[in-house]
Amino acid sequence: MAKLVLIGIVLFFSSCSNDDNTSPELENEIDYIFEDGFETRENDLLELFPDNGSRWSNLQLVDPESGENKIDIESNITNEGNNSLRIYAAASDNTLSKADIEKSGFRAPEGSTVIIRANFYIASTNNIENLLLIDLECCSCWDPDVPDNQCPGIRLMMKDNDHLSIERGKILNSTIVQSEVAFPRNEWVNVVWELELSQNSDGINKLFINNHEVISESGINMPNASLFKTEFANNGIDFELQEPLFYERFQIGATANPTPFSIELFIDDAKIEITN
Ligand SMILES: [Ca+2]
Repeated sequence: MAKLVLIGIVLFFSSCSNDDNTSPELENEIDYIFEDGFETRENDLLELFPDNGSRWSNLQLVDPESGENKIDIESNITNEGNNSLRIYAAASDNTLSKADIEKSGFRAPEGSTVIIRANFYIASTNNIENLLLIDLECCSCWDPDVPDNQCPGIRLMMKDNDHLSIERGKILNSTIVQSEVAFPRNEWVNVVWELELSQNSDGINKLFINNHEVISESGINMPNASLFKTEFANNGIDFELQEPLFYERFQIGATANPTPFSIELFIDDAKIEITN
C-alpha cells in the first residue's frame, strides 16, 4: 500500500512539472465531472447552493393554477446517504407545471461524450405519460435576434406504458422510443443516459434502466443550423444558430409535468460526466 501511495505522489509531481509546456491537445481535453447526492447537515435546501458554485446552480419552480410545486431535502426515502431530493409537481392546467434543479456552466461540444446518471423514485401509480425527467440544453446557441429563447436540447420523457424515451422535439427531430423496460414505481430506479454528441445522424444515443440497455441508436442529438434555418424560414423568420455550439446546462426532476396528475418523485446520486 505504501508503495502505491508513493507512486501516486511521484506521478502527481511529475505531471505538475509538465504544466509549463502543455500541448494544444491537452488544452482541448474535456474532462468534466459533477456529482451530487443531495447530502446536507441540516436538511436545508440552501446547502445545495453554496456561494462558491461547487454544487447546484438553480431551482426551477413553475406553479400551475391547481397548486404549489415544492422541492425539499428528503431524509426518509434515500438511495445513498442520509438525503435525497424530493420533487412535488402539481398537475398542469393552463400553466405547464415544472419543478426541477439545474446545473449549468459546463461545455459539451459536438464530438464529446456526455454521460448522465441518476437514481429516481417515482412515488405514484398514476399515468405519467409525457413526464419529462432530464433536459440537456444550450441557451447561448439561440439566435439573440429571435424572441423567446427556447434553449434547444434533448430530454428524457416517459412515453406510453412507462417507457422512458429520448425526446428530441426541441432539436426538430423525432423521439427515440423503447419498449424493453417499463419504469418501476415506488422503488429506486437507476438511469444512465449516454450520448456522443453530433448535429448530424452520426450521434450515438444510449439509455440504460437498472443496467439494462433499452436504447442504443445512432442519430442527431444536437441542434442543427440548417434544420433551424429551414424551420424558421417557413414562418418568415431569419434564424442563425449561434457558434460555438455546446450544451451548457442540465435540469433534473419534473422538468415538465404535462399530466393531469400531481407527481411526487425523489432523486439521488445525480452525476454528469463530459469527456472527449
Ligand atoms: Ca444521497
